[in-house]
Amino acid sequence: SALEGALHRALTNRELYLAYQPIVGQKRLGCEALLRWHNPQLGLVSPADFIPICEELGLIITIGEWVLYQACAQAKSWITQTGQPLFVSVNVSSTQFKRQDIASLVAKVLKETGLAADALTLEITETVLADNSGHIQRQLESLRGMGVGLAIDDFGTGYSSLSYLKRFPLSKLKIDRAFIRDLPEDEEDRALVSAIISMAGQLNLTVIAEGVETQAQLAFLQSLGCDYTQGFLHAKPADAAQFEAFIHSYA
Ligand code: G
Ligand code: G
Ligand code: MN
Ligand code: NA
Repeated sequence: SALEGALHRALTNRELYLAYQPIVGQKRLGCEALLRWHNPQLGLVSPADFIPICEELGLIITIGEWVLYQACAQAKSWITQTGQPLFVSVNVSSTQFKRQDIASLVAKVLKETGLAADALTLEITETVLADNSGHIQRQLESLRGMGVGLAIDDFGTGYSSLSYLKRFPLSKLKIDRAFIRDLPEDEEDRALVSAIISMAGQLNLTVIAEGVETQAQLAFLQSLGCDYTQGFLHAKPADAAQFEAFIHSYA
């Protein structure tokens, strides 16, 4: 397809870039790196539309490596420039885990960029964990052993989440924004979010609430002891220069 050809050229034509969205908490400031594709003909294409195609084409391996390298180099540069202990969170798809030795890649990228392992978190979805292979388990254990953070993304929307929390060496849990949207009014969401935060605390998982858009949501989450919040209330995903301004205003 036309999209396919355009995607093949996207990397060499420098049409890809990363947007960064703050992850705000009491401890250090973090950010999630989110891939963006701006094509001269198509305009800005959503990752929700082009990442599935990259997966099919196998392009996600090359693009995923570029994302990881770019995010780590950027974070290292911000830490050096601002003296602030930031962390960066990178989305990794299940294909990257299946078809690649992601632990070796991460080790190589951390070494080349000079970023500390604990300044990097990988966000994985339940699709990764649903793959019941030793390969996935070994890579996750190797990454945690290095000190890299492992977050389960979009928590609560997939299947069998609770057994995954026990089986895999995760360090963070991101509550899907579907549970945050109707807070603090919705009684069921209040109960669910409160229970998830309490459970995360008992399992020693750092908890991040996604999709926080209002002050009332933030206040409710803080009253429950939620470690971090992310969402339009703090900032929309924005380019590197804008996130750098956010770091300075936050300090
Ligand atoms: O930023 P936005 O809401 O448009 O992201 C849409 C989806 O694309 C999200 O589910 C997000 O996790 C995914 N996504 C964004 N950047 C990356 C990336 O670098 N790699 C992978 N695998 N997924 C990404
Ligand atoms: O699946 P993942 O959690 O990685 O996706 C992140 C997506 O969530 C991005 O596309 C980002 O644009 C979107 N997002 C971030 N903050 C908010 C928010 O406060 N509200 C809504 N509706 N979407 C958000
Ligand atoms: Mn994510
Ligand atoms: Na999410």
